[in-house]
Amino acid sequence: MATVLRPPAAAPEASTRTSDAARQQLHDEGWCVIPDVIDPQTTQAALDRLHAAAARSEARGISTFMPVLDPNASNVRVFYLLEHDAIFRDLIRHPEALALVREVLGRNFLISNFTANIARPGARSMALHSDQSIVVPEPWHEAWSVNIIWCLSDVRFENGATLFIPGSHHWRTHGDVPADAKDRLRPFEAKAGSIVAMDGRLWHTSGANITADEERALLFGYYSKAFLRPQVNWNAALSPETQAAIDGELFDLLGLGVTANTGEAKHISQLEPRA
Ligand SMILES: O=C(O)CCC(=O)C(=O)O
Repeated sequence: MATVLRPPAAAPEASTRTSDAARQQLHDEGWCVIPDVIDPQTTQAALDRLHAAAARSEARGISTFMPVLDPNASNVRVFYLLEHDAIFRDLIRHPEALALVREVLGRNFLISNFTANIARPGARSMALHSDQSIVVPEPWHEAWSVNIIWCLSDVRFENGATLFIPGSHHWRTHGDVPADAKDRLRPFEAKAGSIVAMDGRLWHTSGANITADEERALLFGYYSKAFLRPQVNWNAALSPETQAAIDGELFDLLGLGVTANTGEAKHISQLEPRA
């Protein structure tokens, strides 16, 4: 097998929008909203490309209805966003997003997947879950994953905002999930163009869209510690054309290199010898 040599990954850029209060809330409550990360034109462009991607998925025979996840077809799931359009390859490595990812996971992480869930009128909630608990056995002492949710429409309770339980990222085992967990759910509210960071251990579900005609479009960028296999390894299935179009940083973040799971080794020279 030929070895593909790539340029070194770019240096991480600092966040400019995340306030100390938002960072603190992410640690204390497991979530935070960062407004105005992308402008209205970019938000609209991403929404248009998302609709195009949904139509293309259906045309290719990849159903956008996932009965295993959603009660009815009013939820439109689009997988494999990185394959669909360069705009999604830009969003997944947006400096504001990656700064929040580093806040939760530290410097050594991979992109697990990038998907969308459009909740149309009539959409109903899926099962309550934490994303980390789906992959990692309990106890969950640390965050090993984080979601960066891109709001492509204004999001509020009525149009199906994600419902979550603040502080539930402190629950260590299934036994810690209280019987009244669903009564503790609350929606986040955010304007189109915002991102929401959600600790991988936070218990949440999709909201019901009870509006007559409003769509709620969210993108879910999911990142995990580099030693975790992705939930679904979409990255392995990126077409040769898409793989050829990405640069060193994204290649590394997608875990496509031979050293994907040994991220810490990159920093080995910084380790002090022990006395
Ligand atoms: O669409 C949402 O609000 C949540 C989706 C979700 O939690 C999931 O797909 O795992």
